[in-house]
Amino acid sequence: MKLVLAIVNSDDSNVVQTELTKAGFSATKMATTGGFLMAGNTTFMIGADDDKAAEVVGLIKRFSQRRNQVIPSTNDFGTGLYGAFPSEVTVGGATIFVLDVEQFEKA
Ligand code: 2BA
Repeated sequence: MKLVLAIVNSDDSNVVQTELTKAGFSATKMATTGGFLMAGNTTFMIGADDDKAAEVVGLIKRFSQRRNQVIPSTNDFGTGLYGAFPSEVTVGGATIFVLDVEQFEKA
């Protein structure tokens, strides 16, 4: 069994969740915060059989969009230094980790 951890933009989370459920996968959705932008995002936790993990990853990739996000010049990222102009980073589509599961139980 595999555990897929996927960080997606919160704007995509409903469609990703719907498509995972439609395809018969169980998913847990967590409200998370990106360490760099310090903005909210969504992390999915999906346990899937080994031969189904690629399908999960494919679904998440298909429904997670890449977007540009502007960083305001007032963000100092803890350095104490402020940028003079807003800058832009490309976020997503999704950041995905696939882990081997040692044990899976439902009690
Ligand atoms: P954030 O940490 O808020 O990062 C948002 C976007 O900012 C990133 O998009 C990337 O384009 C940029 N970025 C992040 N760190 C940077 C840095 N040190 N210098 C310059 N630009 C930087 P994504 O790579 O698509 O990541 C989206 C979100 O996925 C991240 O939000 C974070 O929550 C998560 N993430 C990405 N890589 C991760 C990793 N290796 N481990 C854990 N979480 C990760």
